Amino acid sequence: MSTEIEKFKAGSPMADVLRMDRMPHIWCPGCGIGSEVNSFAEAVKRSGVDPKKIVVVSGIGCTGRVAGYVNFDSIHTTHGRAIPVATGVKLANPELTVVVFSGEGDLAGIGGNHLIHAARRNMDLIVICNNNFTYGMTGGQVTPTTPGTAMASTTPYGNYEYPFSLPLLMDACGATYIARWTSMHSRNVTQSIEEALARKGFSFIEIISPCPTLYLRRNRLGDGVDQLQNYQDNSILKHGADTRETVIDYQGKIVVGKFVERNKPTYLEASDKCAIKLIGDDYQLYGKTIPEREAEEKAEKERVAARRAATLAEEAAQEAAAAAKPKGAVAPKAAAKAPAKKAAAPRKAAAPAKKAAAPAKKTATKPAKKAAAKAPVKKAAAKAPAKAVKKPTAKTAAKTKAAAKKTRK
Ligand SMILES: Cc1ncc(C[n+]2csc(CCOP(=O)(O)OP(=O)(O)O)c2C)c(N)n1
Ligand code: SF4
Ligand SMILES: [Mg+2]
Repeated sequence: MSTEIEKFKAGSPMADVLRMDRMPHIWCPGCGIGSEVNSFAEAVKRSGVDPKKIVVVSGIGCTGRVAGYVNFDSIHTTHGRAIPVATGVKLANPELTVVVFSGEGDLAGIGGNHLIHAARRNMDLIVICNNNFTYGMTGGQVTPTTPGTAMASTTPYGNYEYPFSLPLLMDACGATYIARWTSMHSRNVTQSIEEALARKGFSFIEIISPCPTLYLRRNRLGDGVDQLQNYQDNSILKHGADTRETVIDYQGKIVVGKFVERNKPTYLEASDKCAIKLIGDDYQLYGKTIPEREAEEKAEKERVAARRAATLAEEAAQEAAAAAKPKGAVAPKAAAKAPAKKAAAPRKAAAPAKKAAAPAKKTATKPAKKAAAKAPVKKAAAKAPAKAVKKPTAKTAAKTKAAAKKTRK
């Protein structure tokens, strides 16, 4: 049995990006964090960024555990302090790609002050915020994003505070890249993280995500899959939306998309400029002049582009080979890595969100195809701004009605 588990771990396509020796993870069934980590790992693999130059920083909370599962240098720091620690890492070694992966309570509650100032300074960080509307790890207290009227352990008669819309907050603070998805939009999450990995400046990616154990149960909203259905029914894709339109009401519409992408000097670029004015061309940071750093950066960019092209070519070849195989055959990627057929089963069962968002492939099972047909397609997302992701069908409308009945009165 344990040998089978070991084989499964070793055969995982994510074995080089995730610390498989630490699996199984602590997250509850139906929790959105797992699929987000998968999207992140996928994005890193595709980006071409040198894994040795990535650092992941998390604060405390269920989402904070991400730092412990990724196979990069990582820091699981104190509650609310992920951004200052990440800022320190970046300033100490500007060649690193620094990613903060944490919960909305950690980032916008206790760490809110750090978040707004990092965005204001255009600090060169990628912040991935898992927003499940609750302090998951500590028992379901109200957070700065909990929608009005929602139940929390600290608002047993319904939330009466006004919540933050994080994209609106980040926009007001000057963040240079802002996107929001739900954990159902796995492919869009991957795409946004890839974009953030390829750019400079402060990137903020919010992922609305189910916490079945505390938020959904307390609000009688069903399980993780029910919430994914809610995301499917209520997401409105609107790239470039005015961030004032991104407020989320209780079980209401969720505007998703890439809202902001703008360029302005990063904190380090601005401080370089100031130092050059004062000191002149002799100015050095960590023993390197600006032209030296720029030359190194250019060379690294070329290496990243080459690695990315090689990864994408390999993916395309695998997809072509899978498409050429008879229906139901195992794709070469999986076949090459998965040592035993049996070993692949637990991962399929444990990844409902990924299943829902995966595009229909020849090798997909029937239910996966059905789910994929319902899920918004990446291409459509990129081409069709200001378009609803999906209109509810009679079936989903009936389901939503039934869910509404179940919901607290
Ligand atoms: C200084 C401090 N205050 C409070 C706590 C308790 N605490 C741990 S995790 C957490 C909430 C985390 O919520 P969130 O960031 O939304 O993460 P989630 O668990 O929902 O993923 C709190 C209040 C702590 N660890 N340290
Ligand atoms: S308590 Fe909520 S946020 Fe934490 S692992 Fe469970 S479902 Fe996820
Ligand atoms: Mg939370």
